Amino acid sequence: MKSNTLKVAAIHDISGVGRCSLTVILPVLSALGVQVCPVPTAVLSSHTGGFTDMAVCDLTDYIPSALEHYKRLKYPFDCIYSGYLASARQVDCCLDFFGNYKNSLKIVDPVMADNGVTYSMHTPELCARMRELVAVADIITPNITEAAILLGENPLQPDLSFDRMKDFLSRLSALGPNIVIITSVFGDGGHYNICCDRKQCKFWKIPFNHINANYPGTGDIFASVLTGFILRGESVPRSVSRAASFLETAIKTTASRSTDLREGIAIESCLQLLR
Ligand code: PXL
Repeated sequence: MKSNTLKVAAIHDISGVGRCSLTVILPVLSALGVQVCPVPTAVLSSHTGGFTDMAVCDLTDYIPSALEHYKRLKYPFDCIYSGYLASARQVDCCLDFFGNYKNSLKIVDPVMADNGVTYSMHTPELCARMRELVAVADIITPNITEAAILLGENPLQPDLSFDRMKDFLSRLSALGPNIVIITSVFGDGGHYNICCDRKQCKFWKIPFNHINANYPGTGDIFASVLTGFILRGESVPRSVSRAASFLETAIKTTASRSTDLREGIAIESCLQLLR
C-alpha cells in the first residue's frame, strides 16, 4: 500500500471525559501532520483520575482481530505507539504486532501510574508484563513513578538527583530500548525531562518551566508531541523541548481558566502552535 503521509498505529484507550489518551493523541498528531490509526484498548466514559463509577468496556477481544487485519493489509505504519493497555493479554498482542513491524519505530509510553500511585485498573501482573513491552521498544517515556515500577524500585522515589536519575536511565535502557525519556523529574532544584541514547552514549537533562497544576493526560500530550516531532525527523532533545514548551503554553492557558483539574489540559486553543 502506497502512502505519503506519516502513519501511526496508536494503541491506547479512549476516555470520553477528561482529555487524555486518544482524545489528545488524535488532535495532537493530526495537527503535526501525522495520520493516527487508533487501536482502542478500552472505552471509558472518563479517565480514572478522580472520577468514580465510570462506564468501562475492555476491548481485549477486539485487539487481536484489528491487529491481524493490519498485518494482512501490510498497512505501512511508520510508527507503533502504545500507551494505556487494559489487560496482560493486550501486552501479548502488542508483542506480536511489534514483531511484525521490524522497520517501524516503536514508542512505548508505559502508562501505569503517577505520583507514586498505580492507576486503579492496573493489576500487578499488567505492570510486570509492561517490562516485556518496554524491552522491544525503541523509545520509552515513563514518568518517574513508572520508571521506578519498571525497575522494581519503590514507586515513591525520595531521591531525584541527576546522578540517581542517570542510573535509572541506564538501567531502563539496559532492558532494551535505545532511547529512554523520564518525564517531569523534580530534582537538583529544578524541573527536568531527562533522556539517554544508549547507542550514542549520551545523556540530556532538559529543564522546563514547571507550572504548579497537575492535569491528567499531561504525559499523553507530551509523548504525542514528541512522537510527531521525532517522526518528522527532529532530534530527540529538540523533540523533548518542543513537547515541554507546548505543554507549558497549554497548561498556562488552561490554568488561567480555573477549570476542574479532572477536565485535563485545554489543548483545543493551542493546537495551532504545533506546526
Ligand atoms: O493519562 C493516562 C490515562 C490514560 N487512560 C486512562 C486513565 C489515565 C490516567 O488516569 O485513567 C483511562
